[in-house]
Parts: sequence; structure tokens; C-alpha cells
Amino acid sequence: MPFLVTEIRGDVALVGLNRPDKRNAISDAVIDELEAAVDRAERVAKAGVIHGIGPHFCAGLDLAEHVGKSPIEGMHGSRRWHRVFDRIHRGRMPWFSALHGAVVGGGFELASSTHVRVADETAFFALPEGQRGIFLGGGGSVKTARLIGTARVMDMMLTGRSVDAATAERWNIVQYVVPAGKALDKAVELAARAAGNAEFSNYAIINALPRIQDMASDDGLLMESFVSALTATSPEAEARLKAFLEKRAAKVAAPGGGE
Ligand code: 1HE
Repeated sequence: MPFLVTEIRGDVALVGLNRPDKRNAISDAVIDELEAAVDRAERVAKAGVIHGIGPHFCAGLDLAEHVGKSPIEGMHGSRRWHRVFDRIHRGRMPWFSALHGAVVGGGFELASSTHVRVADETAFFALPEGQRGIFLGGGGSVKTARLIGTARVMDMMLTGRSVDAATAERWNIVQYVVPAGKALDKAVELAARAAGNAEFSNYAIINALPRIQDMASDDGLLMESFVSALTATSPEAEARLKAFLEKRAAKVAAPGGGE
């Protein structure tokens, strides 16, 4: 049985972690298949959704596989996770995650690599690395810490604290919370909206914004003006701007109109 299933709905690719008997724990094979699925998705879709099949999103690193590894194997494994998760985070198109049940350890790091996170009310988030005697290895020190701050990452790792979906929204872990069982539908709906954006804008949003955050503010402003000038003078921008001015494009809706 493949570890990941990919389905295409319109312009949106759905990638489902599919090891429910092991709570979608991420083994080396899962990482390889995830990379291949992201490559395939980018060729046929304009946005993607990662979700978990079974009772949980993802239980993190496959601890059974990890237990026999040497330090250097662990190091290479972590660097491989970085490369694959970065393919998502700074790739060609936006990724959404639909989260339910356990979003734990490396599963939380995978979700942190997507651009928009949608949780249902059953979702819970934890970083049990401290309890397991290990450390973050899938980019959490950078990406999760940028979402929620180092103090909260430290708290979760030191105390083993688990937080529910409502807290996760307050903490900026997720941008949306929906009723149980509805996360995938909502994530697909949002991804379809993003897929309708100008491709160049989407690329700039996911590739320029995180890099600008890493720059000194003066450098960031210069970078912003380059990206702004490049996107705004593209043929697609011209067509979209004209469409609005000629009243052929939708106006901005007030909140409630599609949230
Ligand atoms: C696993 C894993 C796993 C479950 N690796 N096999 N992650 C963790 O520390 C989380 C460990 N898992 C759990 O705390 C629980 O499994 C869950 C809360 C996620 C789900 O509980 P539950 O009751 O639904 O399932 P279960 O009965 O605990 O697990 C079902 C099976 O999945 C069982 O195997 P079985 O052969 O006995 O049926 C579990 O052993 C197996 N399983 N989680 C391997 N993680 C790159 S660095 C990232 C560092 C980390 O990710 S640290 C966090 C690791």
C-alpha cells in the first residue's frame, strides 16, 4: 500500500499521509514518497493540500525505524527532512494542511512547512521530543519557532504540553478552526481560492515573504520593492488590473462573504 495517496480536484492536489495503522508516522520511505508526491503535484496543480488518513494527522518521526540509527544517519535523515519540507515551504505553489487528531513532533513540523493550516476541533499539538530523548529535526527550530515563538516551543518541548485547536489558533499555529471532520473540505476550498491567484504573486508570497522576514528591515524593504515591481508589471497583473478597472473582476468582499 503506498504511504501517500494523491488526488487531483480541479487545480488542487490532495496528498494524504496513508499509514493509519502507524498513525502516519514518518519513515524514510514516507519522506521519499512525499518528495515524489510534491513533485507530481507541482506539475499538475496550482495549490496543494496535505492531510492525514485515519484517526490522526501524523505522529511524527517513525520511532521504530529511528531507534537503530547512528548519529550521522540521524543527521543525514534530518537534513533530508529539511530538503523535502523546504520543497513544500519554498516551492512553486502554496500548500495548505488539514489537521485532525495528533499533530505531533515531526507531524507538527510538516504542518509548519505548509503555508496555511486548518485544524478541526479534534486536533491537538505537541512536541514530545524532550520526553523521547531527541530534538526537533524537521525544521521546527526555525519554522515552528517563527510561528509561535521560541518561548512556546521551549514550553512544549520541556513540559510535554499538548494544546488543543482553540489554543493553537490563539498561538498562531493554525489560521482556521472548523468542526470535527471538516478540515479537509475547508483546506481544499481555501487552496482552490489560492489557485485562482496570479502564479507569480503566489510564488512571491511563499518565497519572498519568509526570506524578507530573515533580512534586516532595510534589506527587506529593498527586496519588497523589487518583488513588487516585477509582479506588478507582469502581463498577468496587467490583465487582472484591467479586469478590475473594467468591472469584470470581483470586488473585495466584506468579512462573512466567504470566510
Ligand atoms: C508509532 C508512532 C511513531 C504511533 N513511530 N510508531 N512521536 C511521538 O512521540 C508520538 C508517539 N505516538 C503517540 O503518542 C500516539 O501513538 C498517538 C497520540 C499519536 C496516537 O495514539 P493512539 O492511541 O491512537 O495510537 P497508538 O495505539 O499509540 O499507536 C498505534 C500504532 O502506531 C502502534 O503500533 P502497534 O504496532 O503497537 O499497533 C504505535 O507503536 C504506532 N506508532 N506513533 C512509530 N511516532 C525529524 S525529528 C522529529 C521528532 C519527532 O517527531 S518526536 C515525536 C515522535
